[in-house]
Amino acid sequence: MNRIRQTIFAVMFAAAAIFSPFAASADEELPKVMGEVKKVKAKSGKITIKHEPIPNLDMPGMSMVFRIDEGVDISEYKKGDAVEFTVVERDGKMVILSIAKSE
Ligand SMILES: [Cu+2]
Repeated sequence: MNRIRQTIFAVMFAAAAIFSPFAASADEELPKVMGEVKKVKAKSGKITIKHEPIPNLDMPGMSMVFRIDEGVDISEYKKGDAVEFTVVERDGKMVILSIAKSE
């Protein structure tokens, strides 16, 4: 009886995780990461940022190149800008989903 109950809960939990509408809108749950722009290559969609630790990627602070998601405009950014952004890993690349100047 106990095992059946455990199985039912496991199945329900898995189903809830798969069908949860929140699974698709993870952007809002992503932590905002602070950083400083080091280099911008708007045409090729790359931006180098010296960033603070990124909790959702388990990454310590460092300077590195990021890709930007479709629709994200980085043409107005330049070296020295303080920024706040959200990022995910997609196919082994770090992709910025949202970015804004801070301060
Ligand atoms: Cu990094």
